[in-house]
Amino acid sequence: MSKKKKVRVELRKNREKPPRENDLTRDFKEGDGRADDAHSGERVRAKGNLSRYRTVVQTDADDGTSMPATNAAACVRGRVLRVHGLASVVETDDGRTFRCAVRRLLKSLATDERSVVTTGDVVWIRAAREGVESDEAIIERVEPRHGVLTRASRRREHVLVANVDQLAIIMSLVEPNLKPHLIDRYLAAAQQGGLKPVLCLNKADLADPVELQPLIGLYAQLGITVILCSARTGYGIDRLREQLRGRATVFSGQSGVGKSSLLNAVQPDLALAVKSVSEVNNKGRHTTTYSQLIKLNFGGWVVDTPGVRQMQLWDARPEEMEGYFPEFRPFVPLCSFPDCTHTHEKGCAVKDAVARRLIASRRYHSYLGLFNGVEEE
Ligand SMILES: Nc1nc2c(ncn2[C@@H]2O[C@H](COP(=O)(O)OP(=O)(O)OP(=O)(O)O)[C@@H](O)[C@H]2O)c(=O)[nH]1
Ligand SMILES: [Mg+2]
Ligand SMILES: [Zn+2]
Repeated sequence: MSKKKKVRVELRKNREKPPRENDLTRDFKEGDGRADDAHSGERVRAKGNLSRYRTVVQTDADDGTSMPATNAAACVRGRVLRVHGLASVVETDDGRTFRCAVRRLLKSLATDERSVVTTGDVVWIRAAREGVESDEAIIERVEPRHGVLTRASRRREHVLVANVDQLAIIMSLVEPNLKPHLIDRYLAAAQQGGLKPVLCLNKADLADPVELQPLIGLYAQLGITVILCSARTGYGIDRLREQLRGRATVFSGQSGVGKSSLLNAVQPDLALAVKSVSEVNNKGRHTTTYSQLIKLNFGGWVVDTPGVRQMQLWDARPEEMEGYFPEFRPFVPLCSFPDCTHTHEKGCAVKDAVARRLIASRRYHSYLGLFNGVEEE
């Protein structure tokens, strides 16, 4: 059930100078006798702090997010395809696209402006100027999100994508080398955000598949779909396409692993920009620079995203980390201390299971990294 409540919000200052200053100067020049009034300034100044608050009616959604109530009749529903700085490109349900600014009030309500609106959001938009035909609009309301990929970025929450079903974790076997701990961080982020993970090991043409069997076996045992693939040779692409069909999927991984290349292989007419051979040694550069929501012609949606260097979980306490390692579960109740953190304690059944190779030591090290909050390279 959603209920309405009134809240007072502080509005951000949007103008440094008091309005109408220019008009006054003009009046003065025109010498209409009001110049003396202008000196006192009182009459024309902005009202100062008193005007910086406004009471708004909010709807409290089930998941605790709060958004201002809007006049639904004046709005149309759409989906955010991409965000460029302050402007978001929204496609409405009837197929029109608009460039949208975000209503100031929404920003005032949000704790972090960066994630007020993100790729994949379902929004309600209103024409920027009433009755004027234009492709500019204002985002009035953001629907509560489900299925999110979130990370911490400079100690703030960064919602990379909203309203997707699954996370395709894209790793390359070489160039750049596989980072197993990054897989485990992504798996934790998927669980945290309510996404089904699919692990794609790309550039299979450059690696020996036999050497990969232990890694593939480990994740398969954890119940995760693993796809060995190559955007270059087309190996595994049919399987990947079947995973994407009819679902909304975000592609994420380091820069250069082949996210855009795989999407081009799945549907060639997407023609997404990929790193050219001459740029391959230029490591600092991301080829994809913004996230975008793309409709697939065989059914489903994908979000291609820029590469990430690290996946730092947002808002996850150390004691929650064991929950992201399902293979620990049978051992946790056997630890000597009920609040065992599985790090330094005596009589820890998890550590014992690692020693007996019932838990992969790689996974245990990923756990330690997450528990201690350190970024591994
Ligand atoms: N050998 C080989 N090269 C590949 C494969 N897939 C992609 N590449 C190459 O890897 C480079 C990077 O590919 P992109 O698709 O641009 O990588 P990306 O993950 O989208 O990178 P960002 O957009 O920067 O995050 C390009 O030169 C591709 O040609 C593959 O399966 N095998
Ligand atoms: Mg790319
Ligand atoms: Zn323990």
